[in-house]
Amino acid sequence: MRKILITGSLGQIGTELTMYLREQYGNDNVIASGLRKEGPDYIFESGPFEIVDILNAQQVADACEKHNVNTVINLAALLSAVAEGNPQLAYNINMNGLFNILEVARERGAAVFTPSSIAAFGPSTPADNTPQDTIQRPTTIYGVTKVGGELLCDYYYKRFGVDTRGVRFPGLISYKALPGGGTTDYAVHIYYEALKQKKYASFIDKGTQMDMMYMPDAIKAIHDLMEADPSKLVHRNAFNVTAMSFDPEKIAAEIRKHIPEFELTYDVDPVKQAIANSWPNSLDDSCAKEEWGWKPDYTLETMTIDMLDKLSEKLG
Ligand code: NAD
Ligand code: AKB
Repeated sequence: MRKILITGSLGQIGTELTMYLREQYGNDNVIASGLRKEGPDYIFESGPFEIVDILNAQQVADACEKHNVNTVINLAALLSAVAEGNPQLAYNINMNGLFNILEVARERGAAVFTPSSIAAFGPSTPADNTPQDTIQRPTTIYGVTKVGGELLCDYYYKRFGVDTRGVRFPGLISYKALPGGGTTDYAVHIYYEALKQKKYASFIDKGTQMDMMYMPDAIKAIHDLMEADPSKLVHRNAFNVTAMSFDPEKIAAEIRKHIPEFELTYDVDPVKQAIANSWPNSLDDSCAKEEWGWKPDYTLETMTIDMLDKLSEKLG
């Protein structure tokens, strides 16, 4: 039976992943953790929670020992826009924090899942239908830590036999928790503002294509890859996965099918736009399909129906 520690569990992915995994493996077998005990009550009420700063290797080791953990899902990180504002801290958390997790996993014989990102690619990567194995020369500190993390995880697998796995997530869209400071966050904010104000000023420019995915598919990807037959995995860190690719005009057009008066304007943020320009337009996720059966359920159309429905309930 798995005993799972989730680091950074109070963020955009963690708040949903924790509850999903508690349903799958039992509440007591999924230990949520974070820097502070501040977040939705359902996380603290439904199962164990520990304070874990991944920069504190002893705290990671103690939480794993206390709960007899055999799987760590490392979600603690700084995302692209926030990372660009504090590259030193981003390097420390995203690289040294991951190193602490891998060392504890090596000592305990635990498995590790760490998400990478489309940010692991850069301007010299083929932008359309970006292959699984290709040039990775990112120009952001976030991207540097994502490539570095992929390599470190592969190293721990090959050198020490640690069962490391990961996916390169595109921008994730969800309604439960707000995103934590990324470049793709506009694609979440646009739904909130469409419902609240019927207008939105996008910080990403017209024509900027990026891969995206609805959160239920992201949760499914983590679970399915974690449980995939290791003998079928040619790749490990990290698999291209995607569900859709669009620019602001395309998502606005989809929203207008439900809110016809919705207005999209632009207030482009030069830092975020430069990051977006360095990322692929669309990923080729055929290796994930072949090696562990990856298949997303949501399209832009079905995600938009669900997002507007769930968000209007939430916003009242
Ligand atoms: P998030 O910013 O919403 O959550 C990250 C959490 O980590 C936060 O709760 C934060 O408090 C915590 N944290 C920061 N420093 C920490 C530390 N030193 N110790 C412990 N916790 C710490 O991020 P997310 O969107 O949930 O992303 C999780 C992972 O998925 C990250 O590795 C991210 O790069 C990756 N990812 C996310 C997306 C996305 O669109 N959300 C896309 C690609 C990859
Ligand atoms: C970000 O924009 O930083 C994230 C990501 C794609 O990694 N959403």
